[in-house]
Amino acid sequence: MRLIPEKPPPLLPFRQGAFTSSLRTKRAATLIGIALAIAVTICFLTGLFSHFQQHPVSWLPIPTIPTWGYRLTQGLHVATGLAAIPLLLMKLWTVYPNLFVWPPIKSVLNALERASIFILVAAMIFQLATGTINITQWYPWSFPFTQTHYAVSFVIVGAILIHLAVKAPDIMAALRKRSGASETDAEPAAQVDAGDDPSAKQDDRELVLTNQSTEPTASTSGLTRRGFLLTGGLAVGAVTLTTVGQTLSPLERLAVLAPRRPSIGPQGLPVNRTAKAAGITAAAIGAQYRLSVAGARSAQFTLEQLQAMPQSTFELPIACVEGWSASALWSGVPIRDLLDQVQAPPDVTVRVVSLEKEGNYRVTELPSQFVNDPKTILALTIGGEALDIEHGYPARIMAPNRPGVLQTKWVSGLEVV
Ligand code: HEM
Ligand SMILES: Nc1nc2c(c(=O)[nH]1)N[C@H]1C(S)=C(S)[C@@H](COP(=O)(O)O)O[C@H]1N2
Ligand SMILES: [Mo]
Repeated sequence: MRLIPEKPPPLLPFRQGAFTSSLRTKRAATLIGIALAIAVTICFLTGLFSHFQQHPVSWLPIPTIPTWGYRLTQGLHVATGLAAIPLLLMKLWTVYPNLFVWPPIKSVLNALERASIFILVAAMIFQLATGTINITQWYPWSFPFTQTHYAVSFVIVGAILIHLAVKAPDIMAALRKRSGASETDAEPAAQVDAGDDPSAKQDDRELVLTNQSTEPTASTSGLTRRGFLLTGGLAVGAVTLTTVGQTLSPLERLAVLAPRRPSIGPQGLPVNRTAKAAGITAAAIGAQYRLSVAGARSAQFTLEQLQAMPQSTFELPIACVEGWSASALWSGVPIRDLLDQVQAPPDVTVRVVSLEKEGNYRVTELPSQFVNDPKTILALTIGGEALDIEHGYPARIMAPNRPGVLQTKWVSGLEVV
């Protein structure tokens, strides 16, 4: 019994020669794929770093140096993620005629391979779309973003590994061929030492498709092969230049597509969660404010008492998980000094509690290496001025090499865990 008709349906995309662009070569698919794989690898590794910051494990302690570490890794995460968008679009354009090959399924193995590509494409589109929507601070979904994004990243990495294994021969052949970009095809492809690999003797511009036009047309889109890759490179450059200024301050003025400008906000710093959104009342941060510190014993401090303690000053960045970052000069009391006041033992983890009524970042934890670092402070000032209420007045955590979400604002309690 024949499940799949022998002849393709008489619809245009299935017809022989339906796709005429000679820009869709295996070599282009390979080169774009390599760029995409590099971007995704950087995303995955920097994403894992962010994950282990927020879900620490004892066998992988995050160092407290360099102070700008998270700024770099998360800036790279979002920059490479955004650069992956034009790369993915180019890759899909190059290979999408394969959707219409006939017969659609040749064997069980072929069906599995096509299914894995379907999963890869769906997961990539989902990841890049939700990631981009998330950094614009629009959260139009009910699933937990971070957990979903984390799980999907493993689906993507797994599907890419399968894809690379299946396509390894094609990739090797496409790479071995001389840069097939020669517009005229004047030089014989076999200039390369073909060795004992017969595939290397084929046309270096082998097309991606079986039902693609095999006419040796010049590019029908008016673009040369080199021009096609160059256009993609320009698109990646444009996306990067118009967004990376959200974390690379010299390029801030170019950051027209970035959701945040790092110097716009009270005291020249952006704000993520506002005091109003966090339900911070004037009373709670007024004369009745106390910081409670609980170790071997407990103590309460008024703001005046905190201000009277020895202050340390450091240049530290706020590096938001959503990709923007900005540096400022913070002063305050080292956390370890506060713990000494309540005879806390050395090497403890500290729970930080905010005046905020509810919210995912009301309570955070400082692992011991951060507690011990003298640069981890209960900050009372920015650039010499008392903190703006939006930046956590009267006191907030500032620690080196930490995600912004863990730089807790409106701190009311420190508890040894
Ligand atoms: C446009 C592309 C992307 C954007 C804008 C983006 C954005 C983000 C953001 C905002 C976070 C922090 C989430 C949070 O802690 O609240 C994050 C974390 C993460 N991202 Fe992405 N991402 C993108 C693409 C990717 C890709 C392609 C991968 C991997 C294949 C990836 C893997 C991860 C991982 C593993 C985390 C850590 C999740 C966790 O903390 O559990 N991301 N990403
Ligand atoms: N209590 C509390 N602190 C918080 C948050 C929060 O939601 N609640 N948001 C964090 C996030 S996500 C970031 S990026 C930084 C931003 O600090 P800023 O608003 O002073 O720039 O504050 C952090 N501190
Ligand atoms: Mo953030």
